[in-house]
Amino acid sequence: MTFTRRNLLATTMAAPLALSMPIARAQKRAEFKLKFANNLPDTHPMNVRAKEMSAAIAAETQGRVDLQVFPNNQLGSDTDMLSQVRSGGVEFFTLSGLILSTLVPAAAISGIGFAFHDYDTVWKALDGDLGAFVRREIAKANLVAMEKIWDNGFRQITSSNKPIQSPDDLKGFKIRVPVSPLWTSMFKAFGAAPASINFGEVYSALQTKVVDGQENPLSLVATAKLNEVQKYCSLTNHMWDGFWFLANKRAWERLPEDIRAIVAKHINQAGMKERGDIEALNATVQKDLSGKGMVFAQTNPDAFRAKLRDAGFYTEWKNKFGAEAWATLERYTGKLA
Ligand code: X2X
Repeated sequence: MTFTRRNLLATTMAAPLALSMPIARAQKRAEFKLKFANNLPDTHPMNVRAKEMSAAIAAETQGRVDLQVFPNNQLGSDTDMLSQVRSGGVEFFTLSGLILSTLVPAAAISGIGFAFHDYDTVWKALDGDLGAFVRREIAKANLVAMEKIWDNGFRQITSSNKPIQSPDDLKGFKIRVPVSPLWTSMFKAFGAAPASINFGEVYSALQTKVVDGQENPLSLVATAKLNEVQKYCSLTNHMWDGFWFLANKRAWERLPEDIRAIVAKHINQAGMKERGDIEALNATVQKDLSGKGMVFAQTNPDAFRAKLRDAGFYTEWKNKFGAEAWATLERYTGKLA
């Protein structure tokens, strides 16, 4: 074969076309288009792992499943997204158990103040009987919770106007809390003035001083850049919080069983990796935030816990959850009330 100018041109021009063909075909072939919506920044480990997970699912199903990720409240607030996952407007949504408790009251149980001291206990409980109990309750609301809960983290209190060092500093403090009865009850027990605001509006609520503070894990303070509108951070570790990976039940059951198994496997694997990412971030993020001017304070958890106990917080919530659920929690955490 001789390379005339003509056939050389033909080969070089054909190459990019040939390369792009399989991709175009894979997109056309996707039989199952699934939307996953969440409230976290694009750079948060949840979304980094979710995008990897989506690629792994496409690869293993040979393009039959196209799972699209919508981060950062692109599809609305938590309240909106919860309606969407219930109606089937989105197939997947990650939500804190405490916010989910507006629909499934028992799902708040993992967020009881100062219940967990370390991650070891958190994962034993949530991957064990406590998590199984909550997932059964979620199923009763026609939602499917994947097996592995994703990590949000241990929550810390930030403020624009003063450091919170003791429970007394919380008296009358205007603090944003997520939309959830347990959160409101807990900060009322501290004597604070909690305001329920969806996460999508937190940055601007802090910026415009609608509230003076908020509480979230450091990984989220950093990725949502809340340090730009908050000066102080008190390391209270006042509760652990995680995201149930929820599926619309009808959409989930419509998937063929083999596809469902592949999707579930990758979601749970991505969740496990995300847990590791948050733990690794915890080790470095405080230093980064200090470098950007955030002022940190240590606190004495016993003083905060005593305040909750004296306000009747534990007794009230034990009665709400019921003796059996409470006993399941205490099997992991030790005696709380
Ligand atoms: O709304 C919050 O503060 C957040 C992002 O941590 C939750 O989703 C509970």
